[in-house]
Amino acid sequence: METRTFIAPNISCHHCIHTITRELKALTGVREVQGDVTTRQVTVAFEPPATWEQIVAVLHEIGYPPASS
Ligand SMILES: [Cu+2]
Repeated sequence: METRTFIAPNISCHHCIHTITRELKALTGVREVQGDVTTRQVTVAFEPPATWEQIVAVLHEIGYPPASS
């Protein structure tokens, strides 16, 4: 299991967190997604076949690219 924490600057409300959580959990291997509206920080726990690259691709697709990748 791998855990990554990142900032998604486009997060503005709870709906954003819901969208991110729903879309990332749709990926096989993503176990946990936790987001905070105030800090715009998201933590995702995942294992194969999910990859960080795949998660980043989804974040870009749905409009919440991580700040540092
Ligand atoms: Cu929102």
